[in-house]
Amino acid sequence: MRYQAREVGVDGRVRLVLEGALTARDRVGVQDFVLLENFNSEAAFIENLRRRFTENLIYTYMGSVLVSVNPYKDLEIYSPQHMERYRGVSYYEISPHIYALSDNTYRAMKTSRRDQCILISGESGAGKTEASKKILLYYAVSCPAHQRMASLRDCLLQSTPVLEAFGNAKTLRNDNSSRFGKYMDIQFDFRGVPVGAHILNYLLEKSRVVHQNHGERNYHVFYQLLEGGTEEQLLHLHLDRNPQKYLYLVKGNCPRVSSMNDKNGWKALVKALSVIGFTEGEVQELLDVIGSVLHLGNTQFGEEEDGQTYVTTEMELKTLTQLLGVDGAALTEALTHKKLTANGEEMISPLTFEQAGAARDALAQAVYGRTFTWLVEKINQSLALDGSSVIGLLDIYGFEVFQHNSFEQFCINYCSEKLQQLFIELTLRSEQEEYETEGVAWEPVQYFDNKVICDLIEEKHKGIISILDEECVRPGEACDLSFLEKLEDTLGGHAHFVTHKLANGKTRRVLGREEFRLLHYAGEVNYTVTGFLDKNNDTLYRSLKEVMCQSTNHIVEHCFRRGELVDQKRPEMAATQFKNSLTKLMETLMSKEPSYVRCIKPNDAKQPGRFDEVLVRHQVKYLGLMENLRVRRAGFAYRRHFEAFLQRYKPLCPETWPVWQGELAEGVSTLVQYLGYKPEEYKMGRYLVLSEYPVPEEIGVIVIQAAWRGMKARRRARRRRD
Ligand code: AOV
Ligand code: MG
Repeated sequence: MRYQAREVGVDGRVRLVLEGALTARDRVGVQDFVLLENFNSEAAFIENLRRRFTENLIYTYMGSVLVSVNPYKDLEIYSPQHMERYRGVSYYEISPHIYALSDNTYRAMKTSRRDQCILISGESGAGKTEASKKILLYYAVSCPAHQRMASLRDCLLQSTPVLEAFGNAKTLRNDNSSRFGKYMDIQFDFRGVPVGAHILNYLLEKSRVVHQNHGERNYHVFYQLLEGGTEEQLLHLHLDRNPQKYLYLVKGNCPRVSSMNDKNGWKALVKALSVIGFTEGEVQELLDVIGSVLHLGNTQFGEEEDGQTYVTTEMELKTLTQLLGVDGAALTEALTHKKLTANGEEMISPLTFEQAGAARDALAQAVYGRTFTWLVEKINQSLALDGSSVIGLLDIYGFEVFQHNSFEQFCINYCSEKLQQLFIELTLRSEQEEYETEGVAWEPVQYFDNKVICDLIEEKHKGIISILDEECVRPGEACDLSFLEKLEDTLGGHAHFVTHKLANGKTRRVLGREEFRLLHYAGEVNYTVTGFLDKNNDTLYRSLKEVMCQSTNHIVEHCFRRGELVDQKRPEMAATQFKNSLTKLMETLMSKEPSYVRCIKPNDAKQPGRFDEVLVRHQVKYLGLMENLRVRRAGFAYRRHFEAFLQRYKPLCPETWPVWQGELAEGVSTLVQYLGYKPEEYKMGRYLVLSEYPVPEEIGVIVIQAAWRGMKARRRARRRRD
C-alpha cells in the first residue's frame, strides 16, 4: 500500500507522504508552503524559495498551486524517466514538479470528466512559456496514444517552434518574449487519449514589425531566414544575409542574441512546417511574405518640389511586387495616394511624405499580422478533432515595464490584470465565500482586489478603453493629447490613475506631458500616449487593401478578403476587440476546473544562480501568494458534496456499504471516522465535506475492486449453492 507514512507539520496538521520516496535533498526547506512553520512571515516564505532555488529545486507547492522560480539554466529534470516517475503518482509522494501538476490535472479530467485548465502567470521572463512547453510535452509523450495519433502528437509539439518564430522576439526583459497570447485546448477522448487541439491567439504586437526599441529585435523569423535560409532561397527573395541592411531590422541595433541560435531556429521552423503539413508551395509563399515585409521596409519615398511624394527605391518595389504577386503600378499608386469617397464620388488625393511612410508601415504590419493569424488557422486545421474532455493551457504575455511604454504595454498589462483578477476570483474570493455559505468557522483573510484597476481600464463609458474609442471616432481635432486630456477630466483623482497635473494646478515633475501613469497590481507604469489613437484605429488605406486582394500569393489573397471592402460597418477598434476577446477567454476559463502555475523571476539579468530578494519579494507580494497561503492554510483544500463523497467512498466502510439509509451528513461522518480522519483534519459544512487532503484514490479504487470481487464471489457461491 502506498500511503503508509504521514508527515506531521509543525502545527500538528497532517499530510500524506510516501515514506522513503523523498530524498534528503528533495526536502530542503519545505516542499509545500502549507507546511511552513511561520506561515505569516514573508521572510520565511522567501527564505524557503531561496534555499530551494540554491539547490536547483525550482518548484514548490502551495496546496494545489505550483510556484516555480526560473533557473535560467537547463536542469536535468525533464527527461522521459522523470515523466515516467510522475505518472499516476499523487502530489505529495515525490518532489514538486510541473509534471506532477500536469499529471494531476490529467487524472482529474479523467476521473471527474470535468474540463480542466492550467493557468500560467508571472511577469515577462518568469518562465511561463517554458512551463507551458513542458506541460504540452508531458501530455504528448506520456498520455496513451494510438498509432494513428502519432501525427497529432507531432503536430502538437511542432506548433510551438512555428508560433515562436513568428510571434516571439527579444525584448529587454526576455530573449524569447511571447508577443502574442496563446490559449490551447487539448482535446481528449473518453479513454484519455489526446485526439485533437485548438489554438486561440490574442493580439500580436504588430508594431514590432516596423519598429524596435534599442536592444530589442524584430520577430525571430526574419533573422532565422537570413541566417539559415539556403542560397537559392535568399537569391529568389533578393535578400542579403546581413540583417543590418534592412530598415525594419536595425532599429534596435541588436542583430544577434547570444542565447539564440538563429540557424538552428530556422532548421527547426522548416522541419516543423513540414511536419504540420505545409506543402512546399505554401512554404514558398510564406517565405515570399516574410521577404516582402523586409523589402517593404526598405521602400523609401522622396518629395518633389511641388510636395508630390514618389517612391525612390524602384528596385525594392519591383522585387516587392514580384514577391507579393501584385501589380507594380497599382502598388506604387496605393503607397503614395489615397482614395476618398465623397458624395458617392471617388477622389484621389496624394499622400504627404510622412503619410506615405505611415501607409507603408501599416501595410507591413497588416501583412505580417494577418499572416500570423493564417498560420494559427493552418495549424488548427492540422490539429482539428473534437474530444469529450478538454485541458486548456494558457500562456500569455506577462506584465512588463520599459523606459517607454505604449499602447502595446497597455494591452499586455491589462491582460495581466485580468488574469490576476481571475486568480483572485477563483482562489481568494470564492474559497472564502464558500466557507461562509458552508458555515465553517473562519477568520477572513484580507487581500488586494485588483478589480478596481480592471474597471478603470474596461468600464463602459468611463473606462480608459471607452474614452480611447470615443476619441478615435471624434472627427476633426482629436489627437493623442486630447485623449490624454479627456482621461484627466474623467479619471483625474482615481486612486490608480496619475498624470503630471496635480489637483492644485501645479505639475508633477516625474511625469511628462504626454504621459499617464497606472498603478497596476504589479507596479507603476508610465504610458506615453503618442500613437495610441493610430494603434487603436489600426486602419489601412482602402487602396492598399484593394491591391492586396488581387495578390497571386494565396496567403496574401486569403488574408485580404474582398468582403472587407464592401462591408460598410466599421470593425471594432483594437483595444475593444482585445477587451472582448479577453472577456470571452475569462468565461471559457471560468467554466473549467483550474490549476495554477505561478512563475517567479529571480533576477533581471537573465542569469542562473542569482536570487534577488527584493525582486522576488515584490513578486510574492503582488501575486498575492502570502494571502493565498493564508487561505490555503486556514482552509481545506479538498471539498466534495456529501452525496458525491458518499457515493464514491462508501465501499470503504462496512456501515455505509452497499447502501447508507440515513441522513447524508451522518453517512459522511461515519465514513470519515471509519477512515481514521482526526477531528481537526476535516470539517462538515452544510452541503460539503471539507478536508485537508482527498481520500487517496488508489486506496479507494483498490478497496472498491476488492469489494466488487468479494461481492461477485459471494454471488457465485450463492449460485453454486442454489
Ligand atoms: P515568459 O514566457 O514568462 O516571458 P519564458 O518562459 O520565455 O518567460 O522564459 C524566459 C527564459 O528563461 C527562457 O528562454 C529560458 O532561457 C529561461 N527559463 C524559463 N524557465 C526555465 C526552466 N524551467 N528551465 C530552464 N530555463 C528556463 V514573456 O513571454 O516575456 O511574458 O512575454
Ligand atoms: Mg512567454
